[in-house]
Amino acid sequence: MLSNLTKNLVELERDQVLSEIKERIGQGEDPLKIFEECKKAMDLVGEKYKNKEYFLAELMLSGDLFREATELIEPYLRGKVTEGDIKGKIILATIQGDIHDLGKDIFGMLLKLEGFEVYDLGVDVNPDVVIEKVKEIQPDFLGFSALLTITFDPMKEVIEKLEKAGLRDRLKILVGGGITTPLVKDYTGADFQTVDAMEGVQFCLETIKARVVIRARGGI
Ligand code: B12
Repeated sequence: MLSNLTKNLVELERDQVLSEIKERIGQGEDPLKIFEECKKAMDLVGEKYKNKEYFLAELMLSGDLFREATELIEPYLRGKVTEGDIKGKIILATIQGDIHDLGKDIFGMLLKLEGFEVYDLGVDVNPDVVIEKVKEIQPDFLGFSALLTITFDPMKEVIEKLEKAGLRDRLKILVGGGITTPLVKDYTGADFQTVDAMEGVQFCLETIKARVVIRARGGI
């Protein structure tokens, strides 16, 4: 059954959505649960768009409303994720042709809360810009956010070029975003795929922890 919040967000009832979130947060409800209900609404908006019940205008309005909703939730997510002094560097990008950024921004925000250094290259990013940035920053992770199927080939291209340039060995590459699946991970040559930002954060934390242990044992 759909929650009231999910239904109202699908119906683009801005005032009701924002006031319910404020009220539930005020009552001390788990912000992650509220977030999940908002995310569910975005999937349903997507379905309505696909079925031609909604058009581009509704997609845009839903995107703006979702951002407003997550801005209300964000301050309460602090402390929900584990604090710690283990840090890593990550480059994030939505590749050329794709301008969706809501999911990328949420993943980036959660990473920052964990103490990661996040270099967000934005949306519609040229593959060569990603490669140059990897050369410059030498990050631990590269994360692609993908909402359109046309992104698969440019992401694959970046990963192949990184391999050829000898920049791939220490770099863990993540792909995330609504349309990604394990097959997309295999096709592009990434290391990890998810449609859940928290899972992505967990992957980064575990990778960093494993590296600390390997280093302590005299490895790389
Ligand atoms: C809102 C929206 C828009 C907004 C985007 C606003 C913005 N600032 O991002 C606007 C109006 C701009 C838009 C435009 C278009 N859209 Co649109 N859009 C959506 C919609 C409804 C929601 C996407 C969203 O933000 N979801 C909420 C976020 C939080 O979810 P998420 O991205 O999956 O992120 C979560 C996880 O996946 C994860 N995550 C995300 N990225 C990453 C990265 C990493 C590394 C990790 C670890 C995790 C991670 O973290 C998040 C939290 O858990 C989807 C429907 C859907 N089912 O996704 C369609 C959808 C993606 N859009 C679609 C289409 C077709 C378009 C347009 C082509 C429409 C048009 N005719 O112009 C344009 C494309 C423009 C372009 N060149 O990019 C299609 C894509 C179809 C396809 N297979 O390619 C979809 C699926 C709708 C549909 N069912 O047809 N859209």
